[in-house]
Amino acid sequence: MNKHYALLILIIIGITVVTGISLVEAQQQDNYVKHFTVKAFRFGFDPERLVVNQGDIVIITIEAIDAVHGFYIEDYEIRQDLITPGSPETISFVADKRGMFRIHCSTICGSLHPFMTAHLEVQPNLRFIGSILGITGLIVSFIAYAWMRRED
Ligand SMILES: [Cu+2]
Repeated sequence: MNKHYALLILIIIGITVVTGISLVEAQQQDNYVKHFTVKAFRFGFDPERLVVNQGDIVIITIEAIDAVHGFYIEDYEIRQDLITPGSPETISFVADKRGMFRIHCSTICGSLHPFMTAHLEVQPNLRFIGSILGITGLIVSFIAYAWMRRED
């Protein structure tokens, strides 16, 4: 058996396993369920950027601080109108679409209402990519090993 091939295979396995595990670990600190509390005020949201991973269950509690506001996530078509101060509203959904989505107030609340915006950022699912990498590495290594055995 060619020692160089054996070494190459070991390196492929090593890199793939380490990459797969670290990607999964990087994300396991996060839960599948992401809960945010967002304050709506004239004229903005706090926080104004919500970051989740694709596949997460997203729960958002919206509190209107100073007036009646609304909450609308474009493309996801998630909408909660008429949120009054003192009565927070909670919405939930699965973040199944990846990308940046504009959020805006859906209840006219004053002169700068059109500028009352925020963003939902849905990042790729690293857990999924990590497992695919790991499985691909194992298959490639197995094929390479079988091929080396045949050459002996
Ligand atoms: Cu508003």
